[in-house]
Amino acid sequence: MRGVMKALTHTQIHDFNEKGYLLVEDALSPDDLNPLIAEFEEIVDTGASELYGEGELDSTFKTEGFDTRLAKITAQSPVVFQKLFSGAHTGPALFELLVNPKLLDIAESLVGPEIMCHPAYRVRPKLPEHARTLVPWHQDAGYMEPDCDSVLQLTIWIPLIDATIENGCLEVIPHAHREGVFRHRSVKARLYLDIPLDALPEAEPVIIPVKFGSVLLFTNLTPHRSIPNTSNQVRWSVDTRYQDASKPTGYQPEAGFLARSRLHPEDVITTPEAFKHIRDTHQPGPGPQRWAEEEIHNA
Ligand SMILES: O=C(O)CCC(=O)C(=O)O
Repeated sequence: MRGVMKALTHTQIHDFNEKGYLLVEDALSPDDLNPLIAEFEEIVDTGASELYGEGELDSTFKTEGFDTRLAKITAQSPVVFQKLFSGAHTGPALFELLVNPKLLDIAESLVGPEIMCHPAYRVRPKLPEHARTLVPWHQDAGYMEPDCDSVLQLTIWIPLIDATIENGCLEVIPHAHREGVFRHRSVKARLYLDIPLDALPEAEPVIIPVKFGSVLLFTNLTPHRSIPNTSNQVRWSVDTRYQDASKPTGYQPEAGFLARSRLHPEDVITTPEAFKHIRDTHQPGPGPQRWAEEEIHNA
């Protein structure tokens, strides 16, 4: 049996525990990420051809690159964006990234050897000046049931192009992950929960550009947001969450799966087909109703 895998150094683990986030540079190689980019490019290409055929687009925008094409398409039709955004996509290359041993080794350093891939992974083609993909201040715990507030749910945030200040990388509040869950607002007609300014911790936020191949780690209690995308690029990223498999995930609408286990190796999901089956056949439970809905005018 192999020994305990520690992909992160003691200093990195200390830093993560102190600040509530950690940038891990060059954690992945182009070979780890390019298959997923190709998978997305194919969906974008097929979608563009179909929409063009149906007269919904005035071009297929074939000459645009991975970092601009979906923005051009979505300006005329939301259909392709909707196929890819959030947890809708269940393709094989996405599965291979979720269970990439380099990511699971990082996760193992922080959550231990029994690793659940949390149900709420997200694909985010963040478009220029686009409210649907502009995520305000929150802690991921705000979206989960309170029974997992004390469980470390590790987010690994993975850009598929360089994430920059211009194209809307993330901003985090350091050291605030030890202060529990802040008040979040749930406002009708708004897409995301947010921590109102008067409930935000005082510490100075830090904006964190992340290069292609690097990843950003943070906890479910780390306040973070994504800043506006003022570029003409699509800031593609995937965020995936890992936790101790014996603890509650606090999230029933979608299905997670066992990604690594020494205690129950027979239950580990090892094929893209099994992953897709789990996602497709899941009977969604109710979403957490943690915050009473507020009416807010002009806020
Ligand atoms: O990628 C983004 O823009 C937002 C990510 C985020 O809020 C998260 O991963 O919890």
